[in-house]
Amino acid sequence: LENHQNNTALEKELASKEAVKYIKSGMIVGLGTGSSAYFAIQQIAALVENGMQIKAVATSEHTANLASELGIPLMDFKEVRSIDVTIDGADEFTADLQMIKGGGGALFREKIVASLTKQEIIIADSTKLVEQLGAFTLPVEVVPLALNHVIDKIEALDGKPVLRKKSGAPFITDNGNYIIDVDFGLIANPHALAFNLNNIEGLLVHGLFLDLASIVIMGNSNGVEVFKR
Ligand code: A5P
Repeated sequence: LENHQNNTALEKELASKEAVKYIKSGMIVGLGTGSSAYFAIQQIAALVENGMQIKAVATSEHTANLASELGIPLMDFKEVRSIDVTIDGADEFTADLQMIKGGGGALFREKIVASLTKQEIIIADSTKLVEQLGAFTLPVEVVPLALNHVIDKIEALDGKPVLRKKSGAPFITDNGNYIIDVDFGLIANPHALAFNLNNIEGLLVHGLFLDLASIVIMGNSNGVEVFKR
């Protein structure tokens, strides 16, 4: 197990080194959340340290704290209208660039950032590549008042929802909401499922990130493999 973890960390680092090559001086850069994005943020901090002029947008409070500790200049999220390049991770992706995200609970800001981004670069280790999405349970952010309503609607779509917990209490997102992790089994038609989920009142956002990635850079034992649209 330890060896496996070392390998995936190495793959994430390789992918992040490749990804930061897309960042140029003057750009607005989206910073992802999670252990893969962590490597990219370290690389970006080094570029800033060496004089590169960028402004960054953080996809979570955690990432915002990390970026400011490392001296990366941050924009106020509310002011952001367009982002040149974002580097973020994924929980699962397919070769045609569809993804599940939200394992870290940051999916709401990640999805806004991805939607505003011209070039969304996903970095991943080789365990994230799947034939079909859905082995990883789908994270869904829910406004707490609507929890039972949303659970009923999700069960009507044949999903098995579990409220995410952290040390015994419900996990609370940066936006003050709950996460439910939903087992839909393998997802035959992600666009249809996304459409149905988008129609549930009280469901703020789900972790299907469809047609949002421009490129996935995956680390593997030989180096990196790039998946493009
Ligand atoms: C955060 O909410 C997620 O979308 C992450 O991008 C995802 O969980 C990947 O995290 P790791 O890079 O830690 O695997």
